[in-house]
Amino acid sequence: MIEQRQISDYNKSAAKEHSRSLNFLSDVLEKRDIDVKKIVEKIKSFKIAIPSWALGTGGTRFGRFSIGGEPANLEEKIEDIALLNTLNQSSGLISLHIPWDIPGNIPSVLSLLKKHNLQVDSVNSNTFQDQPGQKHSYKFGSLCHTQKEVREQAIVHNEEVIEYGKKLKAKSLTVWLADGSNFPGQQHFRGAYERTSDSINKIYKKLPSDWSMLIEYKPYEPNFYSMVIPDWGTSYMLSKSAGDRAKVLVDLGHHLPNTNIEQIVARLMHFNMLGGFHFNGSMYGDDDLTTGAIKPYQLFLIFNELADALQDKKIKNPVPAWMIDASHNSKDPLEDLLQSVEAILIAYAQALVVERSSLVQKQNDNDVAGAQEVMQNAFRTDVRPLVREAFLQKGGCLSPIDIYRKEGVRARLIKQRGKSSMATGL
Ligand SMILES: [Mn+2]
Repeated sequence: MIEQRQISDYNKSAAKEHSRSLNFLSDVLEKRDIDVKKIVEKIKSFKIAIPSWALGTGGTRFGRFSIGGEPANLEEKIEDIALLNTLNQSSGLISLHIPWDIPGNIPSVLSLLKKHNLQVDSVNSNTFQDQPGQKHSYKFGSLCHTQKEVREQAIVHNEEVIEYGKKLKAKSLTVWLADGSNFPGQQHFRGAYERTSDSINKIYKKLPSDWSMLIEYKPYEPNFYSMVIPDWGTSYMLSKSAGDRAKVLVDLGHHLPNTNIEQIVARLMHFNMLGGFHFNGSMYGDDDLTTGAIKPYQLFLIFNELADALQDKKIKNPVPAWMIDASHNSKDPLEDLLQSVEAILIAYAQALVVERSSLVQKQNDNDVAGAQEVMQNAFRTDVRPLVREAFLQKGGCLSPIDIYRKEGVRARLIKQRGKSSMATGL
């Protein structure tokens, strides 16, 4: 869709303005004793997985409106992700959903991935819907179900997802359960937990030795009285009982309003239990808005904890799997994903320009206002030239969304795939 030559031409036309802003920022940061080159290298090595379910417009409970030109199969989804990665060189990973994106022809999917230099990162199971022809229903739960045959079916599904993942060289299984109850008394809490834990332990045993299992929590929705895995504590307990390679996955939209997510992140990193991250933005709940669109300061504070822990030699937590999990209903999904990747990298860059030794000093001195000044000073620094420089050095475009618009990509996709093509998903 967009050739390397077009990217070079674009970058040439924007080069002067870019160097001017980068030089200005470099001066500011050098005065703060911050190594600009090191930060650009860190941004360059940050890779974000794009979910296969986010390439079409998402729906609401009330309707779904296709933007047109949506990918109709896995191959087209891979091509869309390749386009994003050509522009930002930071999103070469795919988070794959089964059964929405079952690879029909494995060798051809593998060669397409190779052609575009993409990798499948995590495979996601789905026991929150019934699939056509499925023997037992998940209406009253899956891994927690009171009936053994339903649990067995859900376990077998997860094992099948692992098998697909092995063929596609994935590295982790992500499990999110919709299991829960809508009314008090409906579900025996301890029994539901025990059955879930038992099912997860069985799935864990089928995990390849170099894989991790990511257990995602959510406080409410689709069940509104209780969820079997409502919080990080439950994810933590389930992971601990499954084994060393089971870890907690934090989805930004899966918290009650005003939850201090940055503190949860710090706690999990402290205990080497943060396995993965689902980025999205929200105002109220699991709103699936663009990352950083509503609460950029919170996103920065979360990244501050991540960056702090990642540079601390005492912390053994491996770098978590970074993934986007959002599928909005009113934007061009590709524009939404370009904006999300950029917002994530900007928050990361802001965290990297925190004057960390000064912050620690102020914390130790109980200098309340001083510590806050350090944080806000970093947040209010316009770090976008660092992110652009990372794109540029990796062969991407200085402004991915601008070139995407100027080259009329969506109109060309509509011409190619049709106005009413709809991607699989919710
Ligand atoms: Mn999620």
